[in-house]
Amino acid sequence: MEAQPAQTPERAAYYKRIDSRNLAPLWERLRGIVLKEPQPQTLPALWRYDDVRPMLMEAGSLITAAEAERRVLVLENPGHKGQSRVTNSLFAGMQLILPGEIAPAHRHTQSALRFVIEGSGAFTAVDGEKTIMEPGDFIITPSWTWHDHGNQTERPMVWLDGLDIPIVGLFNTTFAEQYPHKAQPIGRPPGDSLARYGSGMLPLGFEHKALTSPIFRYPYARPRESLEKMRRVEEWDPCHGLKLRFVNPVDGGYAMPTIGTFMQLMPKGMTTAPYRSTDATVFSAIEGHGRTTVTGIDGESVVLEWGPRDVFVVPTWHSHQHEAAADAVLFSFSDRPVQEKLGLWREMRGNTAGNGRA
Ligand code: 1HN
Repeated sequence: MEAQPAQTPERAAYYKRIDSRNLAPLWERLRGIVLKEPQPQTLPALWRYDDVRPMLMEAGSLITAAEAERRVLVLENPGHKGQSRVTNSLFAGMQLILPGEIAPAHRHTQSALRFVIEGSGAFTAVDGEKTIMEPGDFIITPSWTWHDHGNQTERPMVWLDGLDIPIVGLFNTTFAEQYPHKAQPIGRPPGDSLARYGSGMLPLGFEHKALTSPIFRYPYARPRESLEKMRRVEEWDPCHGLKLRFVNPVDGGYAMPTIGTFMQLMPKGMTTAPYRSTDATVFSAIEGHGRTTVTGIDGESVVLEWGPRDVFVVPTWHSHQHEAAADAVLFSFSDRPVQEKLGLWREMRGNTAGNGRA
């Protein structure tokens, strides 16, 4: 684009005058609005579980789940201080629920995912069904469904929350309600939705009107087993290793309308080829360890070293390469479904220059 128009006293006086009428000169603004390529404020960032866990447990002695409503430490991106977001479009947090606690029932238009980090056997109740949580499980709370969490086990339960809060905020479409009781009534046995919809089959005549997958819980064992079997064929994606997408069995789309969720395996010793895409991505390491080199648009690189239970973020259009020091499994999520629906999503593989589109 052309250079910034020069400032003159006449122009400055004019801008000031029209400002009082809620008018502004686009020619002064254009270069800051229509960019040649993304310039995200989001920074590459890593949260080591060994650092987060003690602080989360400290929160456990400072406030109850009931008083907090949700005892969550926000994973706040250092490029978005004070904005409660991990990327420009998504929220992430680490939630703790202690033995005997209940996080009271409520609902909101924001959709949530839970990715289970630590503990075993606590539950989240969604839409009249209790879902038991185990490490590595991906669990969904669809928009506007009642949900409460409870821990009837002996050990703390921790999970990663991912929500589309900034997306809902962009449209100013937030609604929320408290349920009149601490917990909602349960009408179906645990695992009912997985049994009905999660075996590659659907009940005859089943009609699903919601946009979210009817499966609330995707247990870790299934994608893990798939990845283990698939690796024998040695068909590696140079940028991702083996990467699977969680799907809504009703339409084959993403499991959630606003958040795409993925699980990938990279074998020990693999260094992935440089890759960038317009969907900033939150990764949660499950198995193995390694490092991810993230290179910004300015060419500056940051190395993020991760192991099990660590969370890290690759911002929009930042090239990144993973190096797996041991067989590694990563869960990840991004706003890719929204970008795809709006025709905005792009990716670039390898080192070639360009903007990903002819
Ligand atoms: C929420 O309702 C939950 O239900 C977790 O567990 C995290 C972050 C922001 C707003 C609402 C939950 C949340 C949240």
